[in-house]
Amino acid sequence: MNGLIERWKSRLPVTSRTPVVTLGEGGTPLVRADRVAKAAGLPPGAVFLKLEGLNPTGSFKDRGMTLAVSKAVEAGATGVLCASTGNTSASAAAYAARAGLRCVVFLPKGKVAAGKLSQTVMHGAEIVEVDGNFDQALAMAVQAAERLGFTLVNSSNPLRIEGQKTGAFEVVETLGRAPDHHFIPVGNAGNITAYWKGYTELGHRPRMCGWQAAGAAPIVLGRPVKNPKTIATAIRIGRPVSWTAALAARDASNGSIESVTDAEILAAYRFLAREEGVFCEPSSAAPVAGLFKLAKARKAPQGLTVCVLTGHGLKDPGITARFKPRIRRVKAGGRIVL
Ligand code: AN7
Repeated sequence: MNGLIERWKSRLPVTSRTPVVTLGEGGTPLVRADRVAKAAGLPPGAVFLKLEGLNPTGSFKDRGMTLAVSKAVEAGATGVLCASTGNTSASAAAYAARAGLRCVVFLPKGKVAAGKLSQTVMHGAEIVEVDGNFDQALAMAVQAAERLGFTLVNSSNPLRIEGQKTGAFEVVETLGRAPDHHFIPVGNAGNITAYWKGYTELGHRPRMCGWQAAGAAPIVLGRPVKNPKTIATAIRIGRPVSWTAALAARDASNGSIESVTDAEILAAYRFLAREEGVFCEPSSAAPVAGLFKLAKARKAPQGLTVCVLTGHGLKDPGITARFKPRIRRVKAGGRIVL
């Protein structure tokens, strides 16, 4: 089974001796989204969605994790460790299981979506529930990794960024060019940093447009947020690890980092599911919410826009309880008029 290390090895820090730990990650679909484009007042073919929820554990984290875990094995590590809003822990747990490493995860109590938690449990990670938020969990994880001599696989690990930059390689390969605008959710800001690295390594400079949740928008506000709040729990982060790198990407690309409200996120989340047949988790809908917000202000981006949908909708089944379906009930064999 070939994953992204095999595909992009000449551009990644690996050698023929690196023991590759892969689940076949990468190579995700880039689909045209003409209904999104139309709703934003843009022509057909103006908007594409990169479906990162189709990675092995259902999020983009697998791109960085295949490399971080492979290199941890190469370095003789006995375990990996992370703090997580859920997707990093699910991915770390899966790749560690495959590599036969211990995996310890620090999770913010009550704020990890059910799908992510079930993956983390089933892959056998050792879970520490922190009565606090992600930022506090990360501070504890950093210390614990040092004490145990485990490899920290949060995006402060540069190998995570290296692996995730392959998303940009794939976008350019599929389109035959770089987009004019790259829209992406921002939590710890690792992924916007990684895509920018990938594009620039190929000599491209799309405008990098990051989207935070309004209740967890430290980069937009220019200061850390002590108690971040948003229904998009994946990006419920008040002190992003890659803050400086994200600002550099924004400024060097003439891009922007802005925020969208939970209501805007949920509207885009529903639109993608109903109108495009694409089910992503709420955080992943943030860039599409951003596109709609700009369109409303008559500032829709001209040219080609790629939105990265970072995680699968099945990650967070709890959120769908907010959308009341109309269900008609009937006895087996009974008459139903439709
Ligand atoms: C679906 O799993 O931080 O800006 O601990 O799961 O690179 O942090 C997840 C982040 C976007 C934000 N979309 O990416 C974690 C974690 C989804 C995510 C982000 C996350 P970064």
